[in-house]
Amino acid sequence: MKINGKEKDFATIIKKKYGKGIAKCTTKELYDTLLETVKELAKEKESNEGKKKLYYISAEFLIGKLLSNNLINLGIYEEVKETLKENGKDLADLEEYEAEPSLGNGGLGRLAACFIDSIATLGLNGDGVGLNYHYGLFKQVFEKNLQKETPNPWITEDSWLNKTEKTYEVNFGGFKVKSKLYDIDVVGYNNRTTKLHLFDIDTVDESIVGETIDFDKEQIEKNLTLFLYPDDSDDKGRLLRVYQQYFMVSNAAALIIDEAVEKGSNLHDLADYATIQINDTHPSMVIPELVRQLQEKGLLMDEAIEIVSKVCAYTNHTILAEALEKWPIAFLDKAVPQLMPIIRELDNRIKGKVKDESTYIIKDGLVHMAHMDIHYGYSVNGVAYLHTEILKNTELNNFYKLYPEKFNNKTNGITFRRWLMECNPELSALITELIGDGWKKDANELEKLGNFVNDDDVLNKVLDVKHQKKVELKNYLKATQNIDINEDSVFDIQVKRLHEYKRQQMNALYVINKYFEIKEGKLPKRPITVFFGAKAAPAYVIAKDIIHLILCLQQIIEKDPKVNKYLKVVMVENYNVTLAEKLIPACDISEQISLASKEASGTSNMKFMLNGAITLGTMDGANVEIAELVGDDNIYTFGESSETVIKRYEDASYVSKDYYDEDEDLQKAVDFIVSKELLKVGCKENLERLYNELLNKDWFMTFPDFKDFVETRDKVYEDFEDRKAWAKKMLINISKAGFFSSDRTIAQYNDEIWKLK
Ligand code: GPQ
Repeated sequence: MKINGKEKDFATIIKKKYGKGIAKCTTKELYDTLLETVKELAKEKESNEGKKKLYYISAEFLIGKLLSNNLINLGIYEEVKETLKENGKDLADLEEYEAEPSLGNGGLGRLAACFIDSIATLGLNGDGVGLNYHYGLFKQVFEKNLQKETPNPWITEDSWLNKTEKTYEVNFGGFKVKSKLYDIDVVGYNNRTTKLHLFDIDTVDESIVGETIDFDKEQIEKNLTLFLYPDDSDDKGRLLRVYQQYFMVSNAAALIIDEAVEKGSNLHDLADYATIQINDTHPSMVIPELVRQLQEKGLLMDEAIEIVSKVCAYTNHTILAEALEKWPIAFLDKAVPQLMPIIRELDNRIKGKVKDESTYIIKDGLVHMAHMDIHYGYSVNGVAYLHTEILKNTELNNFYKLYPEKFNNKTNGITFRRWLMECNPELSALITELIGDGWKKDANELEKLGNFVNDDDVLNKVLDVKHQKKVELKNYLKATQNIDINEDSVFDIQVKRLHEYKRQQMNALYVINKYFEIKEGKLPKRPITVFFGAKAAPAYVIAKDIIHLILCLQQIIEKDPKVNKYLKVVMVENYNVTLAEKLIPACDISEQISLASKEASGTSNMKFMLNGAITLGTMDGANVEIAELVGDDNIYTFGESSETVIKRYEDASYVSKDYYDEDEDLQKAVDFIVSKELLKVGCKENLERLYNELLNKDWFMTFPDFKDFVETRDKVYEDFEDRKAWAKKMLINISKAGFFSSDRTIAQYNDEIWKLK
């Protein structure tokens, strides 16, 4: 590798630093040195310094561990791995040593991370802007079959953060804080870099957090950037979110103005220098804040609003009403009183010209953040074809009628560097052996794999790679979580945030049904391992009950000698990016079973497909596009359509009990939740609550889809036994995954929204 233009090898660097060889170094010494080296190498790479710049503002950037990813993007992964190996060291140990920053929750945060990788790779002039949470989300531990949340510190002395000199004063109602900016260099797969800007304050006090994630929510100077999304079940937690969001956007606005002025902007022309992508509603306050700061710089309200409307674009990631943020005026008055007059002005202008009251920004004492985004942003996009159609025709139809030209779709994508090259070097090597390595720069080239679907030799190699990844996962879970798995079983995996609409509970009902079948002597042809990985929001009671149910099932089945040879449930602890990188390559069946219309896109569905798993899913989110690409023979779909579901909600006609009464298998499975067997290992309160929720409400309609789910899933297991036909399905899925590269998504954002050079 070259540093400062000089050829240097890792061994020489180590020798100079520690006076000894690689073989004699500790993991920490090796890791620290590689971290420094990569940081230096990143600094040497150019970034795009074009006139107009994109600011991707997001409350989450779920970047995952960075060492291996950076080595790959710098093109020195193999070199470093080999050097370590020659000295009896394993890069995997360094990977394990690195702490994972949990600056995100799930799909939305991981998407932001994939996007900055692609922005760097495409050489676009764009940065990420977010917050430097000291403990990120939380670390999940299981105790007595329940989720417990503990802090997850990740910032070590030598981290990827680079301290900068940038600082801004941020005013809150009654007090102010001074921000401090940390940057992470994001290395593209193309000799380009970009930056992730993470704002923080010096006064944050980690010592106010104990063993659990409870802390004094009122001491804003001490707690502002401690956690991502602190518990929002009470007003104090919700108010803290407002403080966090304002802190993020106030800094972002100041940074944007600073950088534009530095490049010669007179601010009247700010739109030529900056464009902002508002990632869901968490950064929406950037609209009034930018207006405010422009006014401070001498611009008049009219012009400031006009400029901001040319700068801001909004991405919607959900149709779940409860996730579309609405802040009480009283909160904003307390935390950020300087913004309320501007928000009122923005709202009054709409009230002056728009008749449809449902689109107003302020209603019933609440500020509707998405409404502000749509009225004052120049673009509104959904994240998958179906999602955008639902926004246009149903959820945001009133807005679509006002501004049809603003609405557009940008189907999500994932970076193939992390989600194939890094997590599955074996499959990457096989692909390169077959079609060359052009696919690494142009994912569409994966289509060429289609030429091999009738090549037995290739199909066997595809199966071999899968088997190897299953063995690796087995070994990893044994070493890290002491879980035993049979690598010859079928690996059926559902990993994602825990939410009722994603329907982990329906998956659990399937497991119960299978448990009964096995007990009754109806044995599966091959053992089944059902993996779950999910964190539940600390205040989301039913979600935690579902985790409890799954953990109880895991225990009961494990202990049942009649069943455990054929069925195993594995709920991995603390599911995160690192675990995703191990689970996804090993997966046979990808569970994407959200209630149709509810999953905006999903992105794990894409990662699984790329790694040769077959999707079992509803026609929801990006599953619809996967189905279209791979064709009916290469995906298993089931369940009611989004139209049926939307209608059911509209006429409020769904009664879960009706389905329960009709279907004996369903009855048995649901009743098992409160059976003697379960109550022996679980908590009555949790299990009864979940049982009642399903029986009396089942808001996400698991019962109507249950039968179809069971039948389709059983068919999947049956088809799995024809190994050759299955391998063909795998290869077709991989070959069609090119569309889901985030390079494609980002190129579309740029062509149709940002228009950067
Ligand atoms: N998503 Cl609103 C999140 O992960 N967190 C959120 O707060 C919201 C959405 C997800 C969404 O559920 C998935 O369907 C998407 O694939 C993902 O955002 C990225 O768009």
